[in-house]
Amino acid sequence: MNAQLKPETQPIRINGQRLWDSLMEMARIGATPKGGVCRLALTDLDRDGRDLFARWCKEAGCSISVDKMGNVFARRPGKDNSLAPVVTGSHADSQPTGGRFDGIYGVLGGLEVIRSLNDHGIETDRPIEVVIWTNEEGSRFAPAMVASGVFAGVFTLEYGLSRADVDGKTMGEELARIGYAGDQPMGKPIHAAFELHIEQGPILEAEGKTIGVVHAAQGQRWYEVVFTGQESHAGPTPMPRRRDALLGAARVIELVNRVGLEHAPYACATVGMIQNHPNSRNVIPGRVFFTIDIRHPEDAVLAEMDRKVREGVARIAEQTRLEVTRLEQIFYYAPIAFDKACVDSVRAAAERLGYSHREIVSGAGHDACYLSKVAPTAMIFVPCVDGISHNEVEDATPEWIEAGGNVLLHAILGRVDR
Ligand code: HGY
Ligand code: MN
Ligand code: MN
Repeated sequence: MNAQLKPETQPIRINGQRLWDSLMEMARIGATPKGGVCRLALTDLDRDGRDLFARWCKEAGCSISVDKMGNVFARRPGKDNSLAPVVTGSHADSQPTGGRFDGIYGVLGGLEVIRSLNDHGIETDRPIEVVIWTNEEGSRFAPAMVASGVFAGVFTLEYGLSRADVDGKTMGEELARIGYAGDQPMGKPIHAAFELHIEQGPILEAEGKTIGVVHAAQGQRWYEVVFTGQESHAGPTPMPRRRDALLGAARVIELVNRVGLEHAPYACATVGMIQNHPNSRNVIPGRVFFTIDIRHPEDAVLAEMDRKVREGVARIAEQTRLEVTRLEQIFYYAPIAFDKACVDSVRAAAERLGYSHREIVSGAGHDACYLSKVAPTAMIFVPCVDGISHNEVEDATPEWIEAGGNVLLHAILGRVDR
């Protein structure tokens, strides 16, 4: 301990080992062979993770409530429970080949804040709530961040509950099936919100910085596309007569990548999902479904990328004599600027705790992006190994995990007074 500082001026800290152990225990739910997790939204495994979180929160003295989109709120009472709470949390659902930290780190980091306040016997004026936001990933049910979007009034409840997976199961049906179709109305006052997350990119690790002070998040647009050509025999059908839907999709995949590269260094452009029909080796594909994901920190550039994608899809369809049966933008939000006072709280906490830090823009979407529409919000990043995420090898050091938890604790403490 720093000798010249009296003990009480040393900032309190979380129990890093307890947070790490909780993350590793949670990672056993949906554990995959390569060391990641697969806890797709509203599956039995998602339910099991929610149940474990709720049990731990009750053991820490919290009450649990669930809203109509299945968002789980663990509430630590304050001295005055009529005051709007300070909120933290993230998501518990994962990608199919997800990692042990994406989302759940922000959920269990919030729980560790509660546990640490209990350890230190600290009572706060305001209540504190730790939230699991349903279906942040947008993998099983598109789009992403649906439930925080309904909470923030961006989507209607009817829209949210009607999102369906590839088997036609809706979020409403699956929430009821796993027992998380809550009765709480959507939306409520929040005094301030913080989300703790791994960066999911390479910047912090490359620069040797422990904390990312997230002041903004890039905007994104998601599309669903269906090309229709004509199934026919791969042998007797002469090349000039073909209407090959997969050829068209292949050219759009190249186009999307080019649009991303043309708007370097910040643009991102991805085709991540494709369904080829009938997907038989000796049948010329007659129909292909695929997705497009484009992102940029400036809305005008994102709009320019949108225009180029749409023009390119039309041009390629004409060249390959395909019908554009569907080109639908299913998700869009403009770049987000987080709340200056909350961002300052994060920076001040990192400085007080002596962590190296830098300002950073989030490349990924997060529930905090929608929360920022209804409450002063900011995010805290820590590095991840090689910047890899949405991959079973996703990893972080216990030191980074502890540092992020400490910054979250002090950012929250800076906002819990009346
Ligand atoms: O797509 C995203 O940015 C987030 O992982 N849902
Ligand atoms: Mn995430
Ligand atoms: Mn993710």
